[in-house]
Amino acid sequence: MAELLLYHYALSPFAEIVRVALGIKRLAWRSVEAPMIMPKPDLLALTGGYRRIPVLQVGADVYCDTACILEELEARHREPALLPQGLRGLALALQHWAGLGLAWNVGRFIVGTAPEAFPMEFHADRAAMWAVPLDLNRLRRSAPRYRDRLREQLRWLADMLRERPFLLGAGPTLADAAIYGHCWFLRQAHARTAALLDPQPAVLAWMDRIAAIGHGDARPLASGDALAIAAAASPAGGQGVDGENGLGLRAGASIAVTPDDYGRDAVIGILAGLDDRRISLRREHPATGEVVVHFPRLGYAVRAA
Ligand SMILES: N[C@@H](CCC(=O)N[C@@H](CS)C(=O)NCC(=O)O)C(=O)O
Repeated sequence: MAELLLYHYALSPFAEIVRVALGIKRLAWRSVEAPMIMPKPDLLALTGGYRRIPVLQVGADVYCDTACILEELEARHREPALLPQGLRGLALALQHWAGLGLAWNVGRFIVGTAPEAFPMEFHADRAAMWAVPLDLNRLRRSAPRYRDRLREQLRWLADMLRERPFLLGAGPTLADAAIYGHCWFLRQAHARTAALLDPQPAVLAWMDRIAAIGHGDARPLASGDALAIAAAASPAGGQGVDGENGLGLRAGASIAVTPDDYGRDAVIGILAGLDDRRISLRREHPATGEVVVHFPRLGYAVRAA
């Protein structure tokens, strides 16, 4: 079976979500270190322009965004389940909140509270990605607003953990991984941001339980070797094109897929799969040959190209 190749970097909260999911499932995987800022030539050769982390490669199939990656891991390795029966909807809805509301508040709080934890090149790269001026004082001024919002959201978590060891019950689910990644970022980034967790001992104890699960069995792989694996493989392909799709697209159409929030770089290719959950496109690059790149529908805009 083709290996799981994860493109990530150490301090990425979204990557931590996938690393924890790999730990829950006790999987072996290859760790492909990606740069934290642009340029990212090997990653972009693979994805066709999508710059965000994490990305999962399996042979010549490329899964972008934690939502798509976790769905694929669950489909390939069912047990232990990240989405147990009866908890699927709750876990996915919580993941959706974590990736938007929680992630945004944590990110803003961290860069405004401890800007010195990141090099200036990082701030410049992210300002360009968000298409905003580089202004550390503005980030500093807004931090207290995000601190207040986070204090409230951490209370939600403490309440969920009042009678259970994990957010949805006795064992960890996708909701735990998806929320933990952002709490872990708070703890990891700086002592001043970690201190926000101190008033919530139940949340800290839950974090310790998740940290103890680990990240599965990771072995490093150079990005050039990962691209060679794509070149030697054939994509498993898309999931078929639902003819009733609301985009009015047919298989074989030339399309562009773009994140609808930030890092809005378009990936252009030929429509290979489309349903309510996922959109897949086929493309080629000299370094990888033909690949199929998969995105979740939620959070991505699609247009004819
Ligand atoms: N919705 C995406 C968000 C991913 C994301 O924002 N990742 C951050 C790193 S934690 C990122 O890629 N930042 C820009 C970069 O690394 O170039 C997901 O769930 O994977």
